[in-house]
Amino acid sequence: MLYPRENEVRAVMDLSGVWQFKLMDETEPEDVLAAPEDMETIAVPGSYNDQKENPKFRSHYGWACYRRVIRIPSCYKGQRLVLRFDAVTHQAKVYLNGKLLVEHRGGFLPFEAEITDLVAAGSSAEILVMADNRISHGTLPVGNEGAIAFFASDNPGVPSVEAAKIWAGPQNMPNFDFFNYAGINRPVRLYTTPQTYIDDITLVPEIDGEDGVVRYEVEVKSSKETNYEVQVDILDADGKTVAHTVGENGFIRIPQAKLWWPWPGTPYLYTARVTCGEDVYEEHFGVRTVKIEGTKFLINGKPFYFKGFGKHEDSSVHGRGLDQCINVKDMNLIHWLNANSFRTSHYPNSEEIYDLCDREGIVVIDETPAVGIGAGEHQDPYKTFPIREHHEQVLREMIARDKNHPCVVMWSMGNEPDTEHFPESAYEYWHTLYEYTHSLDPADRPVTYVCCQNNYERDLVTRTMDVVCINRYYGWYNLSGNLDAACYALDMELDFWAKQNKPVMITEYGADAIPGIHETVPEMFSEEYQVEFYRRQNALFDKRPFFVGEQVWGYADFNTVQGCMRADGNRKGLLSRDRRPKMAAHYFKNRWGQVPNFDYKQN
Ligand code: GCB
Repeated sequence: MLYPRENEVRAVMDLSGVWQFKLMDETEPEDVLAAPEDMETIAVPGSYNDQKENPKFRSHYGWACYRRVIRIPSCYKGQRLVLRFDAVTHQAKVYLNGKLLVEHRGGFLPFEAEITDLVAAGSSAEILVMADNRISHGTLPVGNEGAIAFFASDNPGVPSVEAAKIWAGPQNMPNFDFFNYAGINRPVRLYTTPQTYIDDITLVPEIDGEDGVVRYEVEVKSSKETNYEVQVDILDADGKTVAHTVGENGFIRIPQAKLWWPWPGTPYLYTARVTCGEDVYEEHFGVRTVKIEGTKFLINGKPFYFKGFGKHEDSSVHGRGLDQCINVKDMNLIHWLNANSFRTSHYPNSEEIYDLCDREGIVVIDETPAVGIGAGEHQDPYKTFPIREHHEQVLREMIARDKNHPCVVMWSMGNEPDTEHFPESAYEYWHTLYEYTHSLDPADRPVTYVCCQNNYERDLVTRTMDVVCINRYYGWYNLSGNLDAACYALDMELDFWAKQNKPVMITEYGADAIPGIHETVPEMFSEEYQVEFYRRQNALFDKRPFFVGEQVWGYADFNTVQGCMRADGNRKGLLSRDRRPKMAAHYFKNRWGQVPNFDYKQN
């Protein structure tokens, strides 16, 4: 799906601003929905949860209603009009002048609907957006079900199920460790195209000697029978045409192409300027390749080492709402830390972030919202969670949206599912999904999923991924505070992975550190313990040639549900939530300054 970009023929109207808003309940919205009474204000884009002091906004369970009127300029007459939502979390129903226009499942990917025949240019229309924040065994991310039973059995102080019914009430119980921020988290836009329009562009670069060769495909759609010709120009970074061709698909050769390299190399970007009849669209791309060879992860044929983190979209007040100021700051901090990569843990990020990463040369592992697939040893989630179809949908939508970004080097199908209690079912589920994911990507990037600390000998899935990605908390959740034991256990595990002949990386390891807590003898929660934890474990990664990267957990502190394990959220960030460095940030800035992007591991 193309990002809405304005140019000489396409207009984009940003509908960000203050909308009307009301929290609703769990009742399924009716077909013809009238705006509720007594609406209040809310900012779009933005999660609604932290915008008000009323605690109901944070603990809300069910639908929320957004309303605004749009005015369509008369100069849009004759154009196709499309209403696009970049992300509404987790489920959306959109009404135009009281009629259902479009529905969408999944809170982190865009959807759109054409409204050309429904509103005349020069007139106005009312938009109502219903957003449902409920999570369950059928959603991604996954929510636990049965709040009352859970509340009664988990709390020795609750005398009976009857008492639990009074106190528990309907509520979301995330099976994941980040706050369930909801609402219209990303921009809403109205954009125009000519009636015959470019619907999609696919660009797959290869390197051939000194040249770049781009396999391309342009999808054109039209409301009427028409003849058209597709023209493709490749522009260099100065806007000069370096290659030209005609036709809806084929190959274009870029002589002496400049490659896209991760920072501090030059992330050189070309533009494919596609024209078709009256329509024009410019898509940026880079000439770079990604391949796995034995235990190496190759970018442009050279063995790459991942240095970075898992990173949430999370900031105060905005919640998970798009905040370009934070995004620009984050890119700068990533450079400041001498990092080169991050994983979009645990959902596809906003499109603006990938654009920045393309421009800044930051490598991305792109992850679906499939987090929390597991229900303990007594329930096989793969046989009981109704998620498969939705999981395939999010993979399709994520890859369709992000396939042309040079920054994206690998797809992560999900985070920390149960692969230990039902190893055969897990294998059947994840391996077929792995094949499906490969079939979706025209560039056939590596595919993985991220594995939880588990019995790695029982787990049959992780070892079959293109890159083995492990999350490990030796010295934190297990062997807590005992770094000698932690290093012993981690070392033993790494010997197991050495035998698999795969590239292996750590995608999470970390310790909570509360800024300002200092110790001469490092203990848990102090800044010194966080540094020591990393220093000791990194030494084990350094001595293993098959080890292709370290991504710490996490980039910055972030908000979670409250609980006795969380002191004002998750504090494992290298940075505080307001992006101030902890001691560990200085430690990694220094370490990563000495670890090159390429050829770090010699063998
Ligand atoms: C994990 C999860 C991540 C959590 C982290 C933690 O394994 O993947 O979402 O936030 O551990 O700190 O507990």
